Amino acid sequence: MSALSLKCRDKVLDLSRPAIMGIVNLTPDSFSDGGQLYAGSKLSQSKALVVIEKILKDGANIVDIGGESTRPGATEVSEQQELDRVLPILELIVSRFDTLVSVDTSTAVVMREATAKGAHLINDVRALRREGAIEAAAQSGLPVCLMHMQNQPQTMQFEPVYQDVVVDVLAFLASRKQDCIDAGIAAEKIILDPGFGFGKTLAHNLTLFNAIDQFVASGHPVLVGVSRKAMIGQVLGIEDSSKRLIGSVMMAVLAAQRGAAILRVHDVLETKQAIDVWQTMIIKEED
Ligand code: 7PJ
Repeated sequence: MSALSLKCRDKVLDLSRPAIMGIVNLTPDSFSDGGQLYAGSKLSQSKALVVIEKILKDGANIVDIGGESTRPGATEVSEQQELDRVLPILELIVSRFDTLVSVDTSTAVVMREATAKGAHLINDVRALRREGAIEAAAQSGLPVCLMHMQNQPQTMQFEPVYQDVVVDVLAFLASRKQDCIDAGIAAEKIILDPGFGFGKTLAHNLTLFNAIDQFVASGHPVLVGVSRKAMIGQVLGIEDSSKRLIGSVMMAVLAAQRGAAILRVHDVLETKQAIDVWQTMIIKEED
C-alpha cells in the first residue's frame, strides 16, 4: 500500500483521497491553453495571478507550473527561457498563496533554482534522464514524479512501438526508480506516471489506462494526466481540445477509481466536484 501522505518540504500532501494538481502553462504554445497568460509576447504576471487564484479557489491541492511545451512536435526551449518563465511565477505563488507548487521541468538548472525559490515537487516528463537532472533532484530533497515517455516530444507520436505497453512502461519506471534510489532519492519520495499521450497510440493509452492498478501496486503514488489530451479527442471525435471537458472529468474519476493518487487537470472545479461525489459514495458504501 502506498503511504497516505507525501512530505513536500514544509508541507504535507494528503493522499488519503485523490489530490488535484491544477495545470498552469507558462508557455506561449501549449496545445490546450497556449498563450492564455501572455500579453503579446510577454508572460503577464497579473494574468497568471488571476488564473492561479481561480485554480486554488476551485480546489486544487497542487499548482503545476511549466515553461516547456511538451506537446507533440513542440520546439525546444532554452534553459534561460525556461528559467525566465518559471521563476517569477513560482516566486509569486510562494509569496502569495499557501499551496504546494510543482515544477514541470526536465532541466537541472531549473530544478535547482526552483528548489531555491521554494518549489515543493519536481515533475519531470523525462524521468530525470537529462544531464544533471537526477543529481539536482536528489540534492533538492523534494519528491519527484517520474513519467514515461517514448522518444522526445518532437518525434514521440511517429509510430510508437511497444512489445507490451504495460510491461514496457512498468519496466522503464522500475528502472528509473532504481536509478533514483541509487542517486540518493528516498523511495517514499517517488511518484510514478505512465505518461499518457507521450509516445503512445490511442490503443496504447487505453491499455495503459486499464492497467493503472498495476502501477498503483508498485506502492508508489501514481499521477495520471489525461486532461484534454488527444486520446479523449480520439474517443469522442473532438478536435478542439478546449471542448474535451466531460471526457476529461470522466477519465479523472475512472483513474481515481483505479487508484490514482494525483490527478493532473486543467479543469479543477469540475474535476473536484466529480471526485467529491465519487468519494461521498465510497464513504456511503463503507457505512
Ligand atoms: C503530463 C505532464 C503528464 C506529468 C504534461 C499536457 C502535456 N506531467 N506534463 N504527467 N503532461 N507528470 O498537459 O497535455 O501526463 S504536458
